[in-house]
Amino acid sequence: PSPSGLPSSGRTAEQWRDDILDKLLYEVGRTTQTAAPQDWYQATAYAVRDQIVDGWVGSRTRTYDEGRKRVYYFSVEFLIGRLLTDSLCNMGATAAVRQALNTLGVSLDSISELEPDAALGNGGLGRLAACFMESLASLSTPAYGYGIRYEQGLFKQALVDGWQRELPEDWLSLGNPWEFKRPDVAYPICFGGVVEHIGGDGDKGRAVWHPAERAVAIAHDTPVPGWRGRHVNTLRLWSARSLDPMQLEAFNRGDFVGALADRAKIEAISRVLYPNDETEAGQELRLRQEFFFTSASLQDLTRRHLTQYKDFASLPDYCAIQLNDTHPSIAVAELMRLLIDEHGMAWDEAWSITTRTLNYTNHTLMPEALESWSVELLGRVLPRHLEIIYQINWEHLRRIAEHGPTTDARNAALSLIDEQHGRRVRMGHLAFLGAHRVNGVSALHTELMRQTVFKELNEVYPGKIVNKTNGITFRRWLFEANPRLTALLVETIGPAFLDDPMRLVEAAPFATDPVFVERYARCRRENKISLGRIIRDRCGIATDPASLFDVQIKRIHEYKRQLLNVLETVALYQAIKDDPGQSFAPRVKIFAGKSAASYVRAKLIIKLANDVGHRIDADPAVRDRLKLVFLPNYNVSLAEDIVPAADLSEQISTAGMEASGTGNMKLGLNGAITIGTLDGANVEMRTNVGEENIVIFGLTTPEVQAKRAAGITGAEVVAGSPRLARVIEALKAGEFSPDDKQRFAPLLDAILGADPFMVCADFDSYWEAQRRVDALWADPAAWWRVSILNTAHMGWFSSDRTIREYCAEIWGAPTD
Ligand code: 26R
Repeated sequence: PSPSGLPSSGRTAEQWRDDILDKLLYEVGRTTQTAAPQDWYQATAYAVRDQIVDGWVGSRTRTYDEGRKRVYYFSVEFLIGRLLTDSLCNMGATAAVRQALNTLGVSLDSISELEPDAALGNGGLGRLAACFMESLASLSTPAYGYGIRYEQGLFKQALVDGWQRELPEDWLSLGNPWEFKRPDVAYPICFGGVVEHIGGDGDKGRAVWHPAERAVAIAHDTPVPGWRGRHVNTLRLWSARSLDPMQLEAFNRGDFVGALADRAKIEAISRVLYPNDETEAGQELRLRQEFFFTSASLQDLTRRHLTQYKDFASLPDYCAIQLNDTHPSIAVAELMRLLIDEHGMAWDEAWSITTRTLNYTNHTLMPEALESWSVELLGRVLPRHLEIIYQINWEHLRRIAEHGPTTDARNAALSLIDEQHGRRVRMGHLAFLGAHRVNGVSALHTELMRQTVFKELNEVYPGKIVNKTNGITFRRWLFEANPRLTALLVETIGPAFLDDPMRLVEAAPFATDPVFVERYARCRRENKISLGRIIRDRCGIATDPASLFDVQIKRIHEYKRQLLNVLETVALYQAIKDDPGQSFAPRVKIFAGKSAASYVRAKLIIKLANDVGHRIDADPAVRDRLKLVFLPNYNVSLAEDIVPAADLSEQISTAGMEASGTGNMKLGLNGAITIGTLDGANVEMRTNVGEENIVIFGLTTPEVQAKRAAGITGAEVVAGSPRLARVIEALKAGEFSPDDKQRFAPLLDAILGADPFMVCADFDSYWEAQRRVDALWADPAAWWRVSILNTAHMGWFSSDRTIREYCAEIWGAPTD
């Protein structure tokens, strides 16, 4: 093993040095004398890319020659982060490249930092897609990720006086050395117009679509190397271009200005990622984005299949498509259209092929995040698809009627069309009907899918809904993010866990070994010092690595309950001031996360956290015992800095609302102890680490449902909780916002009223759980034992396990 504990590739530092110098001169056009750090980054990336490309070509050839089934992951988001460190790690080249650069007077760490984050996603769903791509490659499963090449990723978050400001994320402004543009891989994407029916077969017959608008989708490929570089897959992202100017002119007969306006409208499709998390945007541009990448991807894969296998009948044998949430669910209608209208297939055969090829993952049950499109908009943008959806619905409801008596209410619940809200197409229902398997992302979430949104559909199609609990790639979230701990583990239990994460359990016996404990604690301490530097640079606050680093990092949302955490911080502040003699663990509460730009209450929670943090920091009696820092612009790279330094992981969503969570797994893997509710994958984490190694509190899902039904207000709860009452009083009195005493009234009104997220109802239980954390912290041997056992028992949460399950039980695709 190399000094980092990771395996090394065959290439020597001398070879890398030559490669990098070659790239610097011939790709970047600079010499060692004129090269800026950015040029060194580019040259290194190109040199690494060359090594990946060899494996890429080999992988494609093998897939073709051996007739291996391909997996297609359709996702409107891929939150991949930086690629240089990831590629080096998987190619086993980190040490050699570091050494090569050193001989040139360049630091690998500082040039790595220059790579912008590819933030082509909002949060959990997008990051899951990135972890899955990495695991698919690591398991040698032939796979393509299909998505959109947004020119602008998720906005950059700035904090101005504690308020979130959104700035554009121009991640491509300095070029992207990882991608290959494929101008020859281009497909027409049509919108609007009218439909002409030809031939017989009634409503199931073939049609010709005369669109009003045409865009062109152009492929951009990024190779995705797996662990040890054995297999390389493709992330194919589409960018939108209008037809070339010559054709455009012919199209528009001299209307030059109009032609340019049309062109701008089309090129807007791949301009920017929608930042809406959990709220349905309902924008026409969003629908165009969804159809754009779905249609391009289906045209691409059907062409690939036809070229190799000559016949569509075998499509389900060689292709498995996964729809990442409903965003690409128009695929159901588009695949039907391609098979029937473009390839002349009969409806019933097309439906059989479609429903054996597509699968659908649901990632949220929140009503406001369940996509639906108005019939009016869908009919205007995609007239042929609306017809096909109507026909699918007709066949669906007819089949149900044939299977015995039914009621109007049941039919209304089963229908693809929601008639309650002005006729809308339920995209979740469409995806469900078009899919071979429908899956949830944790055991609890999957069960709730069966009981709630898909209750009636599940009765008609029992067994169609299956569970696939999420996972994370250990390559990025342990080996790269935490090289210190990785090296210690390799030294202690040997390198086998690098290839088989379940073997991390071999570290469990060391949880009580004083020498190991000391070294494990030292890794954490060093990681905390590194994070402390970042906190100092970005927030101007000094932190002590001896204090407990208490971390809540994720999108800001009411259901995730950052507010509960801030309220507990206020209570702790008050308790310390009341009685300085009490022995609370010294804490640094670390928050990071973005709010959707239009989510007013979430933005107010950010402001509250900042105001509370400043107030505490201004108080010399408390600031050495308690701190609250809000790190701006949370993204994948910042997560890689925070996760290895966390002692405590806050996973405190209202039970029943977090589909899975994946940050919980990243933090647990790096040894943070979880304080959490029985929600999402926390449930499986408890099973894996054992009840005694996780701090669970709060209402369970059935208890939340019962409380909600009982209609108890937050104010009633506060009346019975003196501690919470004092916190509310302080906020009401404007103690944390003397410049605007009413500032936080909207937050208080929400929790004192119906309190839909049970912030008040769970407060006392949360406070008590935090005191259990304090008690554990006070006993270092116990603390480190629990921490180490978290690392040791997190193997099951590898996304390799998740992907193996998808391959075996959903896709019928090979691994290895
Ligand atoms: C419709 C629309 C605007 C929209 C809604 C919601 C767009 C994007 C989202 C994001 C949701 C679906 C999301 O990210 N869900 C998260 O998926 C993770 C991966 O499965 C889970 O771990 C996490 O619990 C869940 O919130």
